[in-house]
Amino acid sequence: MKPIYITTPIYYVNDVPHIGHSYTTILADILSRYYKMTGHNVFFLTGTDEHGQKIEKAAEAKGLSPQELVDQVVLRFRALWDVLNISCDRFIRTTDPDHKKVVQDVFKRVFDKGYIYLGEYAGLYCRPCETYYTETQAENGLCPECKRELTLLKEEAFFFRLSAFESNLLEYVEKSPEFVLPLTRRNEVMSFIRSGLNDLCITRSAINWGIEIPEIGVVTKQKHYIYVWFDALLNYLSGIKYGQDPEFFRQYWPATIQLLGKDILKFHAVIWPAMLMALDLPLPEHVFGHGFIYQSGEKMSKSKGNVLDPYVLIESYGADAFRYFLAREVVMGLDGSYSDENMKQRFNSDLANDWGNLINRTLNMMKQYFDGVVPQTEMVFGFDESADGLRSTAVLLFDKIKELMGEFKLSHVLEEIFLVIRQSNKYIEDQAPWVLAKKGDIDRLGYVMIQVLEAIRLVSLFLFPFMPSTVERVYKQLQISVDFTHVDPLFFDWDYFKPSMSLGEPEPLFPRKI
Ligand code: ME8
Repeated sequence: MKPIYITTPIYYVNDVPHIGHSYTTILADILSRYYKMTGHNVFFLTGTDEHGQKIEKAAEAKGLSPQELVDQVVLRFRALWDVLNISCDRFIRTTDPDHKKVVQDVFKRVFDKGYIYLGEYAGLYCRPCETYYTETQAENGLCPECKRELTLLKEEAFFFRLSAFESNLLEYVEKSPEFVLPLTRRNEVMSFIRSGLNDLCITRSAINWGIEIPEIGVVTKQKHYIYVWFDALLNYLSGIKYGQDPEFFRQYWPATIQLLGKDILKFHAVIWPAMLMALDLPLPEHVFGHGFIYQSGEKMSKSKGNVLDPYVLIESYGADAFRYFLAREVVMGLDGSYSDENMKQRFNSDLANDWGNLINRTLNMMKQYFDGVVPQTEMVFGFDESADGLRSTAVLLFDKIKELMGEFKLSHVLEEIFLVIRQSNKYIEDQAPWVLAKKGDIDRLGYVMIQVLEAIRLVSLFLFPFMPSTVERVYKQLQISVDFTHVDPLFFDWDYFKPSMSLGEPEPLFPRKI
């Protein structure tokens, strides 16, 4: 089985993490946990993008050095990922020494191959703010920050020969329908490439907080620092030891799926593949540009004051419910919306009423009727049609999940799992164990309870990537110990519970929200 490599963007540290950053990182974590659980060798990378002028300025305003500032903000990301149970294999920072070395080595290699050249950058410059702005950013020729007059300035800078890759890129995207996902965004990317690609300025001399260009044997008038995007994109290579440990790198590259928001798709579906082509490296299997999360249908922004703080939601609903909501409510690839109403509705109906209640009532009945010990039963498969139905759907669920996960349809995976959860609850209603107990039909009662326990075990296993800590609690209640990072294939079958296995104490998992 080919190893799996999953990445998220590396987030800017000029802001604290919000629900959007959480969304991408949670999706990546779900995929990573799923692939690990099903026996794959997985490397999951996330991290932070720490260079650039914005950081330099923010640090200055706070009276800190840029390094001090990024060291502070990065802790906010790490802390949130801990709370959200993000199980990345490396958290990369662009200030990590090994990353810096890779960026400089790549710069030199691409320069030596003729794809980087020294040219002249012309742009609208604000002297007091020491920043270039594009025509669209500059309103009436004024600085969008300080509103002072901008000057047209020219300076020497290094360029990446993006134009050289235009036809190869277009050809690649055309012949690889799975490269840019979802399909709707693939068309956007193709028409962007068709409209013509300009070479890209990849150094700045007005900043100091960045990676300096390496020794390449060119005399320059000023010091040059590598521009953030050229630096940042290379994290996907340095994160798996490119140029440092070839064997390790070869295991994981090309990446299986690179997840990001639609805002930065062009960087990942045009510039990034061109950089890889310049390095003679294969392109990632999938670059997935997911949609944006809105707050009750509105774009979140600081000025509107409607930016959702993940901590507030986690405080109210718990990290797992938050993970569940994002994966279930937002179809991967489309935009989605957060509202308290929907969150509460999902929590109460799916988590509390359906899944939580299924486990709680089953364990309570097991305690009441069998002292929490799996009974011996004479009934076997084939005796009871409705039990067989439950068993067949639950077992077939894995095949469906494999297919849907392969298409990155996480919300559909959850839908399928919850169908089986509802079917299990219905099975309980139909069989009415309380009537069987009253009638003294202990053999049948035992059989019914075991079927439900098997269904709970399986649906909960499939929910592990989505809600890892709750599933660990469920398994504790079932007294099953399993290594979720590598589950034995036999465990995905039915017939796990054997007579005299004992179960743990039932404990409510999702107390209803009012
Ligand atoms: O762009 N909904 O960093 P960034 C969904 N450093 N996802 C959202 C979102 C929202 N409302 N808001 C943000 C950068 N995101 C660069 C990346 S990669 C080499 C360099 C997520 O901090 C989404 O994944 O602005 C988006 O692409 C990313 O955060 C942007 O993060």
